[in-house]
Amino acid sequence: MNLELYFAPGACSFVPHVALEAIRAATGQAFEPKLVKLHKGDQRTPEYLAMNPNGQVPVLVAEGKPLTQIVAICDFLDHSFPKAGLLPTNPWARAQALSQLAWMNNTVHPTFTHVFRAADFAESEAAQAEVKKVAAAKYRKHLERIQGWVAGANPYWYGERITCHDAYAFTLLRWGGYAGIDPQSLPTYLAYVERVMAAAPLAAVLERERIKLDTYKAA
Ligand SMILES: N[C@@H](CCC(=O)N[C@@H](CS)C(=O)NCC(=O)O)C(=O)O
Repeated sequence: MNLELYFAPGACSFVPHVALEAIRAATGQAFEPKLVKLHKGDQRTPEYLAMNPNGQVPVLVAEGKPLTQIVAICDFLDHSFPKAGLLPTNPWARAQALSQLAWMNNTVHPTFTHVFRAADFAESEAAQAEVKKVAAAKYRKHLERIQGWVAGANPYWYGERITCHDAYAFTLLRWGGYAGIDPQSLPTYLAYVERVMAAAPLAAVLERERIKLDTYKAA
């Protein structure tokens, strides 16, 4: 299958990026990573908007056809490459896995957007500071819930294989640094993420995107 992934370093596109590396390791299926420079506005060009009218990464182009939204991309990749084991096969376990992915995508991620881009949600500087403060506190609670989920990870979310869940968990902890959340304050989550970062598919993407878990700066 011809696969291209439009991604931006450190963005949520990290999730399908890792999934594609896991698929490459499990099946040999290759993909072409396509860098999108969000700071330069690549995502707002007419060509890009024709692929994704939301002007966002990720976009997976499969056999020339664009697919957007992380949950849909993970589902499509899992159905197309079952050998990689991205999602559980048991119907109930699979639905639970999709429920967790959906929550990370539709709740945790937008909460972070309120921290990172407070100016999109309030006009005055004081109101923006308030939005940021409230969202950062909520974001921490979300990370605590994820910490509870990964407490039993052995070594990864779904055992020995790296999946979309591991990539999302890493991304959300990394973003926590921008929200003033010290990863050391979530020790179980951090220990899990350190294992995940050492796993080959994730390490390959960290290198390609040139990112680390180094976003937290002590005040
Ligand atoms: N729900 C969307 C979220 C996509 C999203 O928020 N992408 C962000 C990066 S994490 C983006 O591309 N933002 C574009 C911009 O900042 O202009 C998905 O699952 O694909």
